[in-house]
Amino acid sequence: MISGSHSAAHYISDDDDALWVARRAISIAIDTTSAPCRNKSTCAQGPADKYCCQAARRVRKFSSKIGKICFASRNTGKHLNPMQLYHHPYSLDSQKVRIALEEKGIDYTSYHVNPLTGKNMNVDFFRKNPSAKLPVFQNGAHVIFRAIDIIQYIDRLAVHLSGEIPPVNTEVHQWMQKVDAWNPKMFTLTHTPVKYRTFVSKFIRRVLIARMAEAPDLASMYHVKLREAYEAEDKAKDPDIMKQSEEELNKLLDDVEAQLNKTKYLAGDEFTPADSMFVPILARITLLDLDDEYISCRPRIVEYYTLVKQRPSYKVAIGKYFNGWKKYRTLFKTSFFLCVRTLFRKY
Ligand SMILES: N[C@@H](CCC(=O)N[C@@H](CS)C(=O)NCC(=O)O)C(=O)O
Repeated sequence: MISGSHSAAHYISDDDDALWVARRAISIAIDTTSAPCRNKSTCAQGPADKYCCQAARRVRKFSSKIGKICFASRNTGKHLNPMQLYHHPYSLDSQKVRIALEEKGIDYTSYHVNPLTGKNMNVDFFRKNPSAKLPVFQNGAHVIFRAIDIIQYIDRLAVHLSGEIPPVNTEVHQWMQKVDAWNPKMFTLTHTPVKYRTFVSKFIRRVLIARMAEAPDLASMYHVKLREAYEAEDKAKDPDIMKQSEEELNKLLDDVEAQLNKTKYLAGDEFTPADSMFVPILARITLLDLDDEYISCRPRIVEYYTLVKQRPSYKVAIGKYFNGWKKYRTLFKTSFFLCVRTLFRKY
């Protein structure tokens, strides 16, 4: 939730959220204190007394329950927050949303779902989202799947909470659409060494087959993912696909370079959701060791990249996992998991 306006966020959420229950309990407790006592025989104060002993007991009971809920929430952070993000540091689209959430100071419960180890195929997550794609954002009963839609929702939420209506910025919207149009999947696959790509792809296919057996009612959906995995592998071998994704990226970067000659950030002199969408693309280029080819030759982007890397949102969503040696720690953790699982045939 927005820092300093903790309660405001809860009005946007749904009736089933625990905060609402806690507030309801408080309001019932307050109502009860002002109700006259019905227990005439045992109340020492008599029926006319407004704050009778029985009502006071009820308030104490409610307060202790609310206290326990709040305590649990402070300890685990998972009880009261109606906003949840299912994401992973490896997922470029998740990074976009994480930056946007950090920029707006919105608090949420974070669930890591590693797509490289097939966690996105786990039955519980798959039932929630049969495309198995990340990120998924949930606010109460409201579930949103695409990064661009989540970011626009977060933006509306922040506006609602701040109470200020900013002018409509079509530039931001246009840049968001433009950045969203570039699909990083084939670029990443075609720039990943074949032996790693094949290893991960084989592992994911085995996970899919194992999950199919675990949840036969979802078998047709898992089949779609299996077909997708085979198709992606075939496409990654096609040089035309590689060329096309590179051309599209170069075109996007040229447009960004031209824009940054005029403004500090993508849609003006302020960091906007358009930047939240774009920055992870630069981080992906760095992760694939392709800075020389795509970034260094564009001086405005180099400056911009240096600037955005200083932002706390970048550090939280990307830097923490991929800056310098941290990249090796992050990659090692996943490789270790994959090797052990493969060794013991645990999918
Ligand atoms: N259009 C979706 C794309 C999401 C997407 O492709 N996510 C990737 C990670 S960046 C993913 O979850 N891939 C796993 C899979 O497809 O099984 C969005 O904008 O969120």
